[in-house]
Amino acid sequence: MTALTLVIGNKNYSSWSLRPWLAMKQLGLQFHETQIILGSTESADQIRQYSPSAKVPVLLHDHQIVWDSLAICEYLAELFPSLHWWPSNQTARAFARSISAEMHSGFLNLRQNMPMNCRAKYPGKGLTPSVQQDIDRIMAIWQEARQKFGFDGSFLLGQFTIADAFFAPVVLRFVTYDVQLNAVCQSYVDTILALPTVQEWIAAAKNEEAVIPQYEF
Ligand SMILES: N[C@@H](CCC(=O)N[C@@H](CS)C(=O)NCC(=O)O)C(=O)O
Repeated sequence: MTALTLVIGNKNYSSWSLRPWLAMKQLGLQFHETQIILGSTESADQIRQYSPSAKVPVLLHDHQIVWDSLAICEYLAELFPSLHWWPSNQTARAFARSISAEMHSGFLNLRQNMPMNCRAKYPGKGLTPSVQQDIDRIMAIWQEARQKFGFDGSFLLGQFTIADAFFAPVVLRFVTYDVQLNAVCQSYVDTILALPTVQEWIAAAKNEEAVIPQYEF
């Protein structure tokens, strides 16, 4: 098997990079990491050396380039079909795909007003009424997932799937901005935070020196 390389951005800020990184770590894949520090005048050109999108994450596999976090996860799910990327039950899988896609293409208010910033603590910042609407929808998704499909584990669909990788950056945002959650959602936050892989990401983020002012209050 040809080696896999994941090109990512700053662990402190790059929520999109965290998704495939976490899915790959949780499913036990060996891969190389190449990091590009975002926020400088050169970063777009540096990313273009790997991908025409000028955005991270990017997966390099043999001569194949895959960009965009969801495309990377789907590519890997095809490459390693014996691993548990999605739930095996079709109904649960359809739900998992729907909520991952909803996360991928939505929640712009949350993204803009509560940017991921692992090492910061900004309790209550960014909580506009439209952000609260995004938070309410995320809580509804998490509760429905846990109630309908979460019987065989403490992740959204029971066992860890790509859906958890897609919501992990939201978990880290909720911690940074101290978002108030109900018991079911707080318990899910605790599940994600307890993962050694997530702790590894946060520890690396805390060691980074680069600061992107637009993501700091
Ligand atoms: N939809 C894309 C979005 C990727 C994206 O916006 N990445 C940001 C970083 S988190 C980026 O590369 N920005 C370029 C820059 O800051 O120079 C994905 O899912 O991968």
